[in-house]
Amino acid sequence: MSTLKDLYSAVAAGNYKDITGLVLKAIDEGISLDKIINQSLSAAMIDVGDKFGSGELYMPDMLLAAKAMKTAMDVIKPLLKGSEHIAEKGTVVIGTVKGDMHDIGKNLVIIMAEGQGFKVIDLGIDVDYSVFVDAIKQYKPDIVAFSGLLTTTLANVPEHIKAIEDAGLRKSVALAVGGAPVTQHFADMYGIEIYAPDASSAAKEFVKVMGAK
Ligand code: B1M
Repeated sequence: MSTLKDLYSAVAAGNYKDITGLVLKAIDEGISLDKIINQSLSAAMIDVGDKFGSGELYMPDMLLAAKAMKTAMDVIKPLLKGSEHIAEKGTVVIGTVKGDMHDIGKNLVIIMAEGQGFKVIDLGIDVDYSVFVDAIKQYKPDIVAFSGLLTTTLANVPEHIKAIEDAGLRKSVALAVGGAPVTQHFADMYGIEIYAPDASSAAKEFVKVMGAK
């Protein structure tokens, strides 16, 4: 589909001004939101990351691509939210781990989880250990999810877990983790109940965990 290709190119080039029109065109052509997100938007972000990694693109290019992605998601988000009549399935507290500023993937997980009927408390980026602990006390969530994109700051995940354990709150929540460098093995190493490679499987795993409660 050429609109999917155009969208991919626009995100990869950080051409955020054309994005809204292209997303609306794709929707008009009957292309599923899933295809728009996975085949165009996310795929383009991965391409930008690879080119940044190899020195072909620079930080401003990544920022522009991120802005284009956000512009697209602003159009898509209300359409993904699903029916307001869905019964609330549970509460999720989510944040990007301490030291990490990436939030596009986390925001997609939020959209998908809300679409499945979860109430989601977004703690934002670079979230301190104590902020997760305070949010668990305040919102009494069923699930606490960590998003991590940097290999370096993934080392903070066990510290997050330790803070939750030290506050005596570990048994009250199921933990979840995801992000490009995260694996099932990583989750298993720290006794994290849920690992999800992408946003839609994260929402599905949240539903599964609630079913098992
Ligand atoms: Co950064 N960055 N970045 N970056 N960035 C990466 C991650 C990188 C892989 C690029 C590269 O070098 N190839 C690399 C990390 C290398 C590593 O550690 N493995 C990197 C680097 C090095 C950096 C800086 C250190 C660069 C620098 O300053 N020298 C710096 C770090 C700043 C910091 O965080 N302290 C930095 C900064 C930035 C920007 C600010 C410019 C921007 C972020 C903007 C923003 O988020 N608002 C940015 C971007 C855009 C990227 C890339 C290009 C794209 C990330 C993205 O949004 N992907 C990225 C390259 C890449 O990932 N290949 C890169 C699209 C998004 C939909 O996918 O986030 O993976 P993702 O989320 C997926 C899944 O992972 C999963 O679901 C999502 C959707 O399906 N998922 C979860 C995510 N969270 C989940 C939580 C769950 C479950 C699933 O809970 C259960």
